[in-house]
Amino acid sequence: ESGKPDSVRGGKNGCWAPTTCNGCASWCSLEVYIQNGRATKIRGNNASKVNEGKACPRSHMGIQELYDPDRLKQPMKRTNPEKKRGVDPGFVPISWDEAIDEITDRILELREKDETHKYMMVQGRNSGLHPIIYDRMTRIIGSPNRINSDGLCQEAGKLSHWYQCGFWGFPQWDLKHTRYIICWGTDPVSSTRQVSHHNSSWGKMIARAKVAVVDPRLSATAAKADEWMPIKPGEDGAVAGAIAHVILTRGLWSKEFVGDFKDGENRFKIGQTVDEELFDEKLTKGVIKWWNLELKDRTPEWAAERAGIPAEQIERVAIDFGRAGSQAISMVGRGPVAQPRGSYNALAGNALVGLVGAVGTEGGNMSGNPFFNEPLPGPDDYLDQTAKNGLGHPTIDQRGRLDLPAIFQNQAGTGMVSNKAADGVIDKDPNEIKVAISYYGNFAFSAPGARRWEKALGSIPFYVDINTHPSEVSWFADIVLPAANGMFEKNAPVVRHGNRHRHVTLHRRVVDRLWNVKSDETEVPWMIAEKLAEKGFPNLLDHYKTYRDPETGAEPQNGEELELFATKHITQNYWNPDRHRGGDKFESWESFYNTGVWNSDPYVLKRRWGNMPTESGKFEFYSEPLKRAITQHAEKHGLTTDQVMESANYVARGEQAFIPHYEPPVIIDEGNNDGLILVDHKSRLNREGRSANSPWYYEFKDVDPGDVANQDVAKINPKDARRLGISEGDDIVMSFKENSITCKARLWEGVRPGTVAKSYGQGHWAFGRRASLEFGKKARGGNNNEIIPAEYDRLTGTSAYYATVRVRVSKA
Ligand code: MGD
Ligand code: MGD
Ligand code: MO
Repeated sequence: ESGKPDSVRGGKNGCWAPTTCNGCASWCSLEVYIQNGRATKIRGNNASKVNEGKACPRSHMGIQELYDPDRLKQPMKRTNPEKKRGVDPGFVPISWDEAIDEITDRILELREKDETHKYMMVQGRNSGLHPIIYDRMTRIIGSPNRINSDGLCQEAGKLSHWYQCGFWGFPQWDLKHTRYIICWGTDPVSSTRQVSHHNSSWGKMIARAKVAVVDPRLSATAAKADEWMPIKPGEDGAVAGAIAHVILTRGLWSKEFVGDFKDGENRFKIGQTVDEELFDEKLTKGVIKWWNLELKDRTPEWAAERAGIPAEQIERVAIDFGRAGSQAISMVGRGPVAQPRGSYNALAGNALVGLVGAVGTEGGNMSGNPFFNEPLPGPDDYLDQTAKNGLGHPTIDQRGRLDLPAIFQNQAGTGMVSNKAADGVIDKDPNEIKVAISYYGNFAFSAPGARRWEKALGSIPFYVDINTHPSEVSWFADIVLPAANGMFEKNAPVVRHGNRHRHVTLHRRVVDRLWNVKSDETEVPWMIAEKLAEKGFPNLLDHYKTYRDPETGAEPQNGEELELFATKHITQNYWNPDRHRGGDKFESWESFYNTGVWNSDPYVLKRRWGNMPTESGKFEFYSEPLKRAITQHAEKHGLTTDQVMESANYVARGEQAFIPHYEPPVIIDEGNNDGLILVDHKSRLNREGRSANSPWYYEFKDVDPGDVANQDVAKINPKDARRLGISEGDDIVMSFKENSITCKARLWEGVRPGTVAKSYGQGHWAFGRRASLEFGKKARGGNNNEIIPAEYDRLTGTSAYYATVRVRVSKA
């Protein structure tokens, strides 16, 4: 294969070759041992300054995923028109050419009828090559319906970084120099990005620093922490507010970053407002407004009553955190933010970083380092009138409606409401979807209210899924296309940061493909483009032909070259010495490809002090841009911002909407008051939803505190178990409305009374012979997403998982 040195094959004695893990969004740079073209072992890539030669347990499971005998091995076509769970689709093998022929017929039919907006692209995971299929193909066909998994993840967290610090994305943390970490609904030694780096640094770090974990469940991180704060689900905003209150009343805020009272006298006194004139604010904006509108009454006692954790503990954590000053980390994970009203928990948790001045500091919190990807050519010259007509339609996820402000950066109505797309399809609102293609995602398993996706996908007249495995989504497909494995069988760049560095690391084709699989983001769209051109619509192929090899100027002749040239194109500012802009310097593409990873220079400490990329150049507690985004949404609907807040289900009114503040949780219980609040969590072994056909996943499940090998358990506090008449090991049913799942009961003090904690990951009914009891019919264990209803943090469109539902729990 082009671009790949022979040494990669390994011969019979083998050799190490770099690649990148695709087990989660950490994108750790790894090495894989190759013998005779087969992968046999994994380790971290020493060349990466992000994960520094370390790998997490899940990386090893990549090999089981690659050689899973249940993988899709050739294209298949449905013969049974009935699309339903439990009903055999009757898939029969077809050739790639037949598959692509049918797909392009359907696309051209839409184009002929000027119905291109009835096409939908759904993307789960992806690589840096995703624009090729996700953006360019969809737009050149002429559809606005690009749906990805962002809205299933934690956009609400990104919103807090955007409005307070000016970047839309994930932060990084300087674990090696920190003195105090508060983990809010995140379990960094098991999940989050980068688990590999956390696993290797945590031990040394806890010898020097203190850790507080705010989580209703005793996570792996909590088990080794100094403080476990088993919070009542959804009360994070109360605790964060109280911590800020203590930091201010005790004079522990950063004078250097936030500023001080002009005369040096601390006027932050319980219940008393402060005159803005008396405070000389420096590198932050709005601290007095925040105090006056919110914090002055947020005492630890007030928070304790709501959060169900002692006031003394809140006070102690606040003081220790405040004393750590610029060497303190507030790590806000999905727990508090993937909730209805999660945006404000995110703002409250992240605001602490500004208060102690731990912004871009040694031992503190920081944004990602700059990087220099070269964007792929744009599609504008290839959009014809039909495409332009299609692109003018509203999107199927209903973003921007009154109750769904869906803010992305400064714009309402532009955020991804991934999970609403199912309702859009079912209700044909704003329009019907006639043709859909999905890849690398499994929303009928991974999205809350998962059953809606079964209904939605089952109702699309022509649906194609590009997947490595038979999956819950593929079950509903008309055509299933077998994908190359993203970790071992495809070339592509990905970008991640951590440990004060950014790396751009390559997925590489390091093994021989055993089956007739193709790369999802390049080879498949190339075949579609070629066939469309043959049938008289050349625009997509003409566009792809502009992705020339940056070394030779050659046009790609096939999908494999498209993949290689696009990878080289995007990464040329790293490997071409004439275009070098910082970080590692390589002599050539070959030397970069053989190393597998480029590292940025280390994060320049305090680089944003005084020039934060926010509107004011400061860390903003009070946000004018957020006010404008909400106002813009209100004006579009001819209403006030208060009416928007009400429709989007927040309690804030007036100016409170533009500062971090407490919002009470909204937990749906249908009057079912003696049920338990579901505390969903990831497993240390989850490669998101896709490790479930790997034997190791079950064999080692007890690496998650409270869990049991080879079982799927719900962890219940013994007090609740007694009340519900449930004993250890009982088969139990957990239900919400008409949906229920079954699993085993585990009595455990590591969950707060009133809640039930259950790991996400099992409950697959169509993901291979190990993941289900009876493939296509009967799940093994239970999928939490079947009992979590589809709720949202409406400001961003983020799906809610936590503090969302009280479920009924009973003996089976
Ligand atoms: P997966 O569920 O892992 O990811 O949700 P999704 O993006 O849907 O589905 C991946 C699919 O891609 C599988 O069908 C797999 O077989 C297939 N696949 C694997 N490798 C490849 C490949 O290389 N190419 C292609 N084409 N396909 C491949 C992720 C989403 O899940 C996210 S980001 C989060 S944060 C949420 N986490 C979460 C949770 O914590 N709890 C609960 N209850 N639900 C969750 N869902 C969300
Ligand atoms: P989660 O791992 O989903 O989020 O990583 P994180 O942002 O760390 O953890 C959610 C936590 O919230 C759980 O510990 C749960 O117990 C807790 N929780 C539940 N309810 C509440 C509440 O009301 N308040 C608080 N404070 N906590 C609560 C996500 C990141 O992880 C993402 S987005 C992806 S896509 C990657 N996926 C992934 C994976 O699939 N597996 C593993 N092992 N690691 C992964 N890393 C990445
Ligand atoms: Mo995610």
